[in-house]
Amino acid sequence: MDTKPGHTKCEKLIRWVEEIAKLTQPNAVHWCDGSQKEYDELCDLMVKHGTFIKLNEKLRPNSYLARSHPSDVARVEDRTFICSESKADAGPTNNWADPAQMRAELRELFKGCMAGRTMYVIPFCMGPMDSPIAKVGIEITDSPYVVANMRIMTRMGQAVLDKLDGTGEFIPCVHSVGAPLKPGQADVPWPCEPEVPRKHIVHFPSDRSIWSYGSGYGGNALLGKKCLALRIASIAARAEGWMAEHMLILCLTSPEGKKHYMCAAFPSACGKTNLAMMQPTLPGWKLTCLGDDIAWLRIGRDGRLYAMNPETGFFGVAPGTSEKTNPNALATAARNSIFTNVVLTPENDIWWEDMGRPAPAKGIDWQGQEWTPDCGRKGAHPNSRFTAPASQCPVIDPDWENPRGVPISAFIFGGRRASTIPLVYEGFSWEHGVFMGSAAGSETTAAAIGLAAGVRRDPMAMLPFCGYHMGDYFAHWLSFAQRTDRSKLPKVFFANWFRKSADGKWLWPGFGENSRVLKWICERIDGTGKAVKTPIGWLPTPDALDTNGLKVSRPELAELLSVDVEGWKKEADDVAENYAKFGDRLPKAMADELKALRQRLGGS
Ligand code: SAT
Ligand code: MN
Repeated sequence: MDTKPGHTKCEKLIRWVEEIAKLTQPNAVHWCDGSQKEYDELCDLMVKHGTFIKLNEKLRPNSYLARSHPSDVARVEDRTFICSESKADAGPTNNWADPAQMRAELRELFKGCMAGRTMYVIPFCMGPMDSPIAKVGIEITDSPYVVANMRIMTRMGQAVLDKLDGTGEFIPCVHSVGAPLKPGQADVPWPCEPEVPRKHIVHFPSDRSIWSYGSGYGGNALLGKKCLALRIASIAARAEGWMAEHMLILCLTSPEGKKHYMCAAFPSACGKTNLAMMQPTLPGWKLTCLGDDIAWLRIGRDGRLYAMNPETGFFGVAPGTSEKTNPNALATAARNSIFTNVVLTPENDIWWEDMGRPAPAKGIDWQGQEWTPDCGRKGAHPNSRFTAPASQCPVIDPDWENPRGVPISAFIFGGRRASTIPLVYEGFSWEHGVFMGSAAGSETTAAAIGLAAGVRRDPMAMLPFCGYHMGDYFAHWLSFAQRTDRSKLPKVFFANWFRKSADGKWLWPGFGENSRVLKWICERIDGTGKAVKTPIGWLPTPDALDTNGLKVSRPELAELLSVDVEGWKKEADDVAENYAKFGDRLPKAMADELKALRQRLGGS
């Protein structure tokens, strides 16, 4: 067995890697240096084994297509666990399992699970290496697909080992596809454990370790992302006085050159990537992107909240991404990218539904079967993805790797809601803003397997990603009004691009036109935006939104900006029902906000 311990002096790391190798019994151990040469060799190896298909070098340089096992296409929330010492600390929104029992269960699952495979050791850093809140992780995996994706999504390789030598601190992440090979057994293109009850995505808050078994899919397997940068980081952030949030980061620059940085939280597959790199339709306004999924925020010396993106790539939903909806994402994924579960065209390029390009006359669908546009099946899986380097985004912000982050002026919460929730409104105070985030609901999407259709409450879009009791999480949010001068905190807004008319048509065009909403938000920050006080918050007055050139009729706009009092009373009831789960860990300020909302709506 090749156990060359990379180039690290960290004894703790070397011993841990040896221990995992002893448990999982791989054929070989490969310490990743993060080099282009290593990446290219791994991709070649995956092409040889059928995991990757090399795309047309002229049309899509240095890019690959992967097709997953049909069972392994999204996150598995009901197989995701928070194993805190006490069940109460995981809270009612997480699956809890006893840590000692879970460790024993994992020990059995991982025993010999890498047989016949290479074990890769991936040193990675979430956040710019010199950021005060950057976190080093080591992911051990038997999936070269994970290694290739992690190289796009994180800062990865030797430089991280050098940083580790200084501190000896790292977050241990163990991943296996859970498909050991018997001697002589042929491999399959996408090995995984197809039996759902054997899949495990497990977090141990006590030692901040992560164990993932049985899935090769993004959020289940790229452990730097949801597992480390959200679930474990949310726990660390609470203990250390910062925030780890499921938020994009963008900068909007006015025609006069004034910059406003904002963070926005929407559930998975609600258009965060589209908003993060949107092309404003408003003349003179410029948008630059700092991140599309995760923001880590801390209070800077001046008392303001500074956000940085811990990742270096985008893992975006492919279907619906088009020249019209998100040209910058298409440009970002034009080369050096990995595509998972999309259509392969006869030219060896990729295609997906609503790409805004004609469908190929025939192609190979995400399941590897011949496909034609009229065959009655979708060619790309609804949760198919592209993995693309952030540095290739045409509108990447010059400060996206600034270790101090950027000062945030606004938080925008949102969800996918056909009714009730207006296009945009603003909270009355920090506490009301936290309430708005805590009450967010969204219609479910394809980003997770097995969710019932309908609206689910998804506080701050963190429901699947908060690593501890959600009531304590609200309290942590509230605490920022004491940690700094509250006038320095971001203003809080709520947006809904997904409102439909009674006859089921979208009321708002979305995409680049969302710049009109962002412009109003900038004006509210600057104190010039016009607004009317309503029971739910400040809404734009009918003339407050810049509607120049907008093809939305006056009555439609009025509907988008109206408060449906009866609908909101039901909304408040549903929020109350959700709040009841949190018991005495629901901060009083949140119960007070709900009560105040009900009173303003004219209820009891
Ligand atoms: O969890 S993933 O990173 O695969 C995608 C998402 O749900 O946001
Ligand atoms: Mn996400």
